[in-house]
Amino acid sequence: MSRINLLLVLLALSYASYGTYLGRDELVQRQIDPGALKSAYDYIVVGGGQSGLVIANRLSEDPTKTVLVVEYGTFDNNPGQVEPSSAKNYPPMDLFNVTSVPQRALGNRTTTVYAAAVIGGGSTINGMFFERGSAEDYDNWEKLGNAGWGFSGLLPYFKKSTTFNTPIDPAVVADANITCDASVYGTDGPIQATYPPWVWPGTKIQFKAFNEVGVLTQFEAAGGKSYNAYWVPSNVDPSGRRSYARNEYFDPAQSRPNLSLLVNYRVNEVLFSSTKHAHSVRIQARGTANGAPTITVSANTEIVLCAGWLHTPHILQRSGVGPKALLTAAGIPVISDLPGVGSNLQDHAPIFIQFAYTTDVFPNPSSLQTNATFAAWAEQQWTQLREGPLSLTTGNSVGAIPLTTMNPTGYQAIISKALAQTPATYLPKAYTAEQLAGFIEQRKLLTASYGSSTNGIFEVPFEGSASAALCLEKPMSRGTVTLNTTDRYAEPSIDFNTNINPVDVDLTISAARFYRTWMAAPSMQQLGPTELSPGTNVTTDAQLSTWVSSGMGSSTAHSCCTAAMMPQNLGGVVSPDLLVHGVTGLSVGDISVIPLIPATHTCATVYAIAEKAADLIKARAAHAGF
Ligand SMILES: Cc1cc2nc3c(=O)[nH]c(=O)nc-3n(C[C@H](O)[C@H](O)[C@H](O)COP(=O)(O)OP(=O)(O)OC[C@H]3O[C@@H](n4cnc5c(N)ncnc54)[C@H](O)[C@@H]3O)c2cc1C
Ligand SMILES: *[C@@H]1O[C@H](CO)[C@@H](O)[C@H](O)[C@H]1NC(C)=O
Ligand SMILES: *[C@@H]1O[C@H](CO)[C@@H](O)[C@H](O)[C@H]1NC(C)=O
Ligand SMILES: *[C@@H]1O[C@H](CO)[C@@H](O)[C@H](O)[C@H]1NC(C)=O
Ligand SMILES: *[C@@H]1O[C@H](CO)[C@@H](O)[C@H](O)[C@H]1NC(C)=O
Ligand SMILES: *[C@@H]1O[C@H](CO)[C@@H](O)[C@H](O)[C@H]1NC(C)=O
Ligand SMILES: *[C@@H]1O[C@H](CO)[C@@H](O)[C@H](O)[C@H]1NC(C)=O
Ligand SMILES: CC(=O)N[C@H]1CO[C@H](CO)[C@@H](O)[C@@H]1O
Repeated sequence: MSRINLLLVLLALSYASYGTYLGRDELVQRQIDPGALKSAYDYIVVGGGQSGLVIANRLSEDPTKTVLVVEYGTFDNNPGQVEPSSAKNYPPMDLFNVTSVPQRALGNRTTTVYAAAVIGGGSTINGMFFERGSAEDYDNWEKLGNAGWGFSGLLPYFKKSTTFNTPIDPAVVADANITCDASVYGTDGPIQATYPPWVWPGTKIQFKAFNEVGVLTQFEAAGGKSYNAYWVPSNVDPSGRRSYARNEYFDPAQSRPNLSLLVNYRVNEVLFSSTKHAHSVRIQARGTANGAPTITVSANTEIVLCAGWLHTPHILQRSGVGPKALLTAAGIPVISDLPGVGSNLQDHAPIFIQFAYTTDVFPNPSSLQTNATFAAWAEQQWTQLREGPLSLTTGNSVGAIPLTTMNPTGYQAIISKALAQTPATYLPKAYTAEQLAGFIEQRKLLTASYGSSTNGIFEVPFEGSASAALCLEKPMSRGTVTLNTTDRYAEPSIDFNTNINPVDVDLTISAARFYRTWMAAPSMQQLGPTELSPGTNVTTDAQLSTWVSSGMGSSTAHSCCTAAMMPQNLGGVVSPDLLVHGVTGLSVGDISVIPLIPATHTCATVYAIAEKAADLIKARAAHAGF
């Protein structure tokens, strides 16, 4: 054995001892052949993305039940996709190729849309930034008519879906004073979370500067206190690999004979009986033309839509569940007139604010680009030990800043302005009286959040860099996903309506000004911050508003809320048991059901929703005696 080979073996051994977590290294790929499809299954899960794989796993735990998952995408077996470097690298083949319609409040620019098209969905391609919202975020869902969906109702499902692992480098944790409260996580949940073994030194200075401008450090954020400035783990296993729906929920279940996964098939429609019972789905091979052969598969018990924020409403609309006028225009017979299907679209709109640190500490995130010696060291740390800066995914700290902190003298005026608006002025034209009533309920809760010191209104991710994407966590504007009436299988038209409501612009201006305040904090001065964009000459509301309109995006890939869980008389689509209003046998288990977007990255919340969905589905089947 040559010396080099021996070295590799030794390194491999040190891996094995370092990674006490074994058995997930091999990605499994098991799918069924379309020819092997049975005519009926107990459950059909539409979409094998993040939520779909969770629900399929839980439903197939019962060996007396058969489960079919139909997924439009396929497996991504690229080994790089489980490495941390994939966090900022979205492979085009794993996403739908869609953009928004021109955004009127953004100078008619079209904006980027994120919708996964791969086994594991968003969890396969996301940034692995693994946080939960604050208790208020979920308590607001409960206040919209959804008993059991407040933070205390969801906490058991946050726990059930996760395990927190002691970080492998205690020195990093101690040095940065990262608090890890394992008790708010589960002990045997599938998704692994931990802190990678690296923190950029500037992060500590940024925390201190936040403290100086009134943003205190929140030490137990995951327990419902995700506001102010706090540490966020990554969803990586103890060997630093992506921990996601595919390897943690599907792989352990894939050998169950009663779980079948069909890939590269699109669900066209859900089919209903004369009594409006959803009894089967019509599916078609990916890449075949409109009118090509389809296959119909029946569900004995329930059909669960998990096709994501974009395609769950799309499938519903195609199936005759949606706004009557739209369906009629498309020539689709109306099964349930639900105007809320495809509306209430929300996301965290980002705007990039750019500073430079003229006297930055060493090392800092840009050292990887500017210092070849450091970059080589980082590469060596990673390849030999799986440590160092390349173990990071998308950073591990964030500010979720209350408006009362960002704009203590102006927040009341913003609340008053929001409450004085005639809401229909800024809502999509098709809004019905019920939807309007629902929005007014949402507005009450949103304005209460604007006045709350325990809920973030703007997100400021930070990890030692001088610049940040400021993200609007609690928008007033509402977007739409609308069926193409001449080609129902074409991608729907997506209108985020970003910043259509001027209150959202006011909030963004407050955030930009507060970022400047943060940069002016005493501790920050050792880094020598200088503003590059929008620039120190951009100061008035009008100037900042121009900057917002020319620079803001629509999405941070947290799109949601397009089949909202709310009562039908408030424009809702599903009830608190996730069943679609007006029909039977059909539920939604993905991110579409969120009524109000929480002030957090959405992945952990989607796991909790899907775990709770599975429990609800099992419970009603047991009750019905299936
Ligand atoms: C690029 C990106 C980065 C992100 N970064 C983070 C992050 O760092 N932290 C975080 O917390 N969150 C992040 N998110 C958000 C998070 O991952 C998503 O909110 C979450 O995965 C949504 O889960 P879902 O089950 O609702 O939908 P998805 O996981 O998108 O699943 C929907 C599935 O349905 C399939 N499908 C669609 N139409 C059909 C059809 N007609 N028939 C059959 N199948 C169909 C799709 O192919 C897809 O697999 C990110 C998301 C993306 C896309
Ligand atoms: C999106 O485009 C890429 C090519 O850039 C392609 O590989 C992929 O299949 C497309 N995605 C879908 C869902 O069609
Ligand atoms: C955006 O487009 C609309 C409709 O085409 C038009 O009325 C409006 O003037 C445009 N706005 C800008 C800033 O170009
Ligand atoms: C470190 O964290 C603890 C909470 O676990 C907190 O009480 C303490 O003040 C923190 N120390 C510093 C220096 O921030
Ligand atoms: C570049 O990185 C090396 C290795 O970490 C370090 O010793 C050196 O001081 C760095 N150079 C600069 C200019 O920061
Ligand atoms: C609807 O689909 C057709 C055919 O694919 C396409 O030509 C048209 O532009 C689409 N319309 C909209 C509004 O996207
Ligand atoms: C600010 O200054 C820059 C560069 O000098 C200039 O391009 C820009 O137009 C100015 N903006 C305003 C609002 O004055
Ligand atoms: C209904 C069905 O096919 N059930 C099978 C599910 O898988 C178990 C083994 O895990 C079989 O015993 C069941 O017959």
